[in-house]
Amino acid sequence: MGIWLSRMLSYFGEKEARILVLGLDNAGKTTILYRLQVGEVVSTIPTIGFNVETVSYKNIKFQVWDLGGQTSIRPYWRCYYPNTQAIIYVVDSSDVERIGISKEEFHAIVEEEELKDALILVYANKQDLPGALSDAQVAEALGLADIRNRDWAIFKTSAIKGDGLFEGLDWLANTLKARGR
Ligand SMILES: Nc1nc2c(ncn2[C@@H]2O[C@H](COP(=O)(O)OP(=O)(O)O)[C@@H](O)[C@H]2O)c(=O)[nH]1
Ligand SMILES: [Mg+2]
Repeated sequence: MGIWLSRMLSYFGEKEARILVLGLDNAGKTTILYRLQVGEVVSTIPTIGFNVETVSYKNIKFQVWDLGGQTSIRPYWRCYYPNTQAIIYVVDSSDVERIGISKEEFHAIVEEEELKDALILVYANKQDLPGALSDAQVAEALGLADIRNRDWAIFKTSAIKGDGLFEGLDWLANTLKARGR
C-alpha cells in the first residue's frame, strides 16, 4: 500500500469516501486505475450505455467513467456524486483536437453543486507522446485559472510509464490532511 493511500485512509477514518476519475474516452483513465494497484477493478453497467469501473480499498472507492457523448445519461451520473472527496480529471495532452471538448466537460463536472467541495487533481496525461501539450498548456486550455475557491493542482503524467501519478496522489492526500476535520 502506498503512503498516499495510508494517508487518505487515516484522513477518512471510517467514513465512506469516493474519488471520481473522469475525462474523455481514451484519456488514459482505465490505465491509471490499474496502475494505482489498489485492488481488483470491477466493471459494471448500472444503466443504459454507461460503464463504471470501480476499485475499492476499505472505505475508499475509485470510480471511473467516460465523459462526453450522450447527454441523456448524464442525470444518472448524479448517483455517484455523494461523498466524493476528489475528482481526478484526466486529459490526453496529445489530443489537441478535443481539448476544447475536454474543457467543457471539465467545467460542467466541477460546477456540479454536489461536487463543490471536492478537490480537483488534473493529470496532463500521455506526456511521453511527441507533440503532447505541457502541463502549463493543458492548464491554460482547461481554464484552470478561472476556478475559484477550490483546491486544485495539475500534474504531468504518463500512465503507460507510471510517471507522475503518485506525486499527484500525494498532493491529494496531503491537501485532504491539511483541511483537517
Ligand atoms: N502513450 C501513452 N498512451 C497511453 C497513456 N495512458 C493511456 N494510454 C493509451 O491510451 C489508450 C486509452 O487508454 P485508456 O486507459 O483505455 O483510456 P480511457 O478511455 O480514458 O479509460 C490505450 O491504448 C492506452 O494504452 C500514456 O500515458 N501514454
Ligand atoms: Mg476506460
